[in-house]
Amino acid sequence: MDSHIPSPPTRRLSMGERENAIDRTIPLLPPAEEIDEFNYFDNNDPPEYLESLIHGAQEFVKFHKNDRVVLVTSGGTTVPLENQTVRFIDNFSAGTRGATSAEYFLEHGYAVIFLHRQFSLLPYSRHYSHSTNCFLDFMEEKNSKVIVDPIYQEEMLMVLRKYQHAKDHNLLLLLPFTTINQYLHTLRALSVTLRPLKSRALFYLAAAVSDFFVPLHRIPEHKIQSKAGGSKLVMNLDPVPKFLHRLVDKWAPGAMIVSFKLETDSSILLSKARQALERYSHQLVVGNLLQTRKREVVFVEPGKTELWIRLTPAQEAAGVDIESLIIPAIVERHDIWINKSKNSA
Ligand code: 9Z3
Repeated sequence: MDSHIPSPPTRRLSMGERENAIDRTIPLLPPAEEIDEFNYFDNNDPPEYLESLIHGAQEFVKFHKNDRVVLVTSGGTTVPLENQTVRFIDNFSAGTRGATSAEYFLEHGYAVIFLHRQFSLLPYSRHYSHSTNCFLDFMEEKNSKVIVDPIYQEEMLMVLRKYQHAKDHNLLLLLPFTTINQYLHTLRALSVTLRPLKSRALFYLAAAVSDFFVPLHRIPEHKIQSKAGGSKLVMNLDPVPKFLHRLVDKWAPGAMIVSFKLETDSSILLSKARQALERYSHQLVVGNLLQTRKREVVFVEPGKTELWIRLTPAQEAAGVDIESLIIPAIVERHDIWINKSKNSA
């Protein structure tokens, strides 16, 4: 047997090339105008289920007509490459930020519409799903009955009570999306649904939204085939229009809007967050870095210096959620927003 196996020719991307792989000098995409909105929504069909989903949301808003309602968006949006989708582009987000934040909003008396990537983390069940333990590891058998393992009893009872409270009082509406197109159609329709609540509506946009997509007219119907000769697959993605300005100005005037800005390069986080705030003229951008998002975020607000919110090492070691610090700070700002709106009415 020939023990000499030639190593395959490899060529690693050098750091220099990696730095230049994406041209970061390209200016930000301008905010979407009315024409961009019509172009997008007329040419990319709404999901078939949208009407019934919005009907549910309307009922929820009617039920909470005198309450504060927060729309929490959570998880990553996919970009399908085929209409009958075998392959799609996705991102890292598991929906931890959104699911955890929803729990703290509920604790602060909000009703929550949780617009989330299907099968991503959900409020309350997140404690037992997607973890390194299988949910069965939380159980044991006693006298031929399944019971919760005593070591988890106390914590699970607390989670269960909060979950039951949210259910019993109709405080949590779970609405799923998968693709970027489903997300955008649903977000727009929900914004209109929330309008009657005026300043009592809060948007907390934590979903990791794709920046690029394949428009409907360019998506092939069937699975993309590989061709003989190892030909490359070259993808041609359009930028996703930046609808945040439309949301602030037209879809949900009067509501308080909090967006998230995600970066991986700490040297540009603050300027990008500030740019987003200036471009979209909303109330708060929460900046975070992929690497440190679970222990620090920065609030960027109009006319104020930035405010870092950080877990102390002791809090981190004790497993405190950073959302337990973020949400009260946002609720404080929402109080002010509501009072201001009352005074100017
Ligand atoms: C965030 O920045 C969220 O905090 C994370 C949460 C996605 C980082 P995990 O799900 O992560 O807890 O693992 N969300 C916003 C990301 C985003 O797409 N922002 C857009 C942007 O950065 C603006 S809307 O351009």
